[in-house]
Amino acid sequence: MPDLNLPLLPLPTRADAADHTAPRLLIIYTGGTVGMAQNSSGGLVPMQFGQLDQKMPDLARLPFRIELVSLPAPIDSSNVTPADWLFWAQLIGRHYADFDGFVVLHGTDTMAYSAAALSYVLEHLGKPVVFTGAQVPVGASRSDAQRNLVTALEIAAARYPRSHTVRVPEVCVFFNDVLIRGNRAKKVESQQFAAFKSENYPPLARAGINLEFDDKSIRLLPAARIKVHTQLEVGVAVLRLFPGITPDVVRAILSIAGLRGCVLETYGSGNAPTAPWFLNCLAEARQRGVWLLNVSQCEEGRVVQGKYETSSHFADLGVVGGDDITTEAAVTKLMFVLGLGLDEARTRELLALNLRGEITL
Ligand code: ASN
Repeated sequence: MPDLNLPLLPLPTRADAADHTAPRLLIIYTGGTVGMAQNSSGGLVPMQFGQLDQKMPDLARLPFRIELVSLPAPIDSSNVTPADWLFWAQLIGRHYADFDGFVVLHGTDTMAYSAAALSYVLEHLGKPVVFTGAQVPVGASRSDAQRNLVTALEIAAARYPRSHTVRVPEVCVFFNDVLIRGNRAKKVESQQFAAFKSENYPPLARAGINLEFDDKSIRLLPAARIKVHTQLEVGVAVLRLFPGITPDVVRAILSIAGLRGCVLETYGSGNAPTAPWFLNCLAEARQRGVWLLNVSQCEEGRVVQGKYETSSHFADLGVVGGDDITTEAAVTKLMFVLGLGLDEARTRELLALNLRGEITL
């Protein structure tokens, strides 16, 4: 694990550093297009983000105390690993008491996975952790970086007017004027600014002239001490079904050495072939202790095991229905729950449970 004592760089803003009433926010820069520039062969690569304030002059107008911590080696988010998630979670835990909110600058490609992972790992989160990034690098004309970051910071600082309680104590994704619960986010666009969609759940806020929060959709939990988990099980896989999938493909995936869990991407409301070879493959995997989580390939709707004959075998086989979870949230949920090292009954219970608002039971 890299050193948690990374230096914090204060950014000049309208707030006086000594004004303890001004919200204190921490930006964690991990990489992504937001901070990229072209290398000698023309490809976009992440750069250090030292002079963030010079590239985003609007930050200086914000009435917040803002500090920046940049990871020593920023990455394109295609290179993100579970070890990164655990490190960022530790970093947030380390500074949790000192800051009112956190903004994670991250590449868009795997942002939905990272936000979902952190939603599980940061248990009893009581402060905002807002992921954002950009489709166009900060230095380039028409970049969406400043706009996304400024509003993400405003969300991280948001409080209810009278009670001053935190408005969004969740891991979320803010992008192109929409705030989405982190474990409901999906990247749906690689060319447009509207890169993310909230699956099966309303957006938590929209940014127009004003920031309009949908308070009834935001999770407010009883106050509890934050718990930063430190284990994720990496022995997971995704098996996406398609007509014509062969026994060799299914068997090869389900018999990977060290496999502990697999997301089964099924059809419609959780349906799959009923061919004996297919059901046998699943039964054998279950006998070897591999957990199977049933997630629909459909973007909307939910898994209802038993609705059709083609999903009626799953309950007997011990396949867990994923309800309306996204693949991103399912992969990271398997990593998290299996990383807890619980017994069979409790593992099954947690996989089916709504842990962080990732499913609508
Ligand atoms: N490849 C980039 C990344 O995910 C894409 C982006 O940030 N827009 O890091």
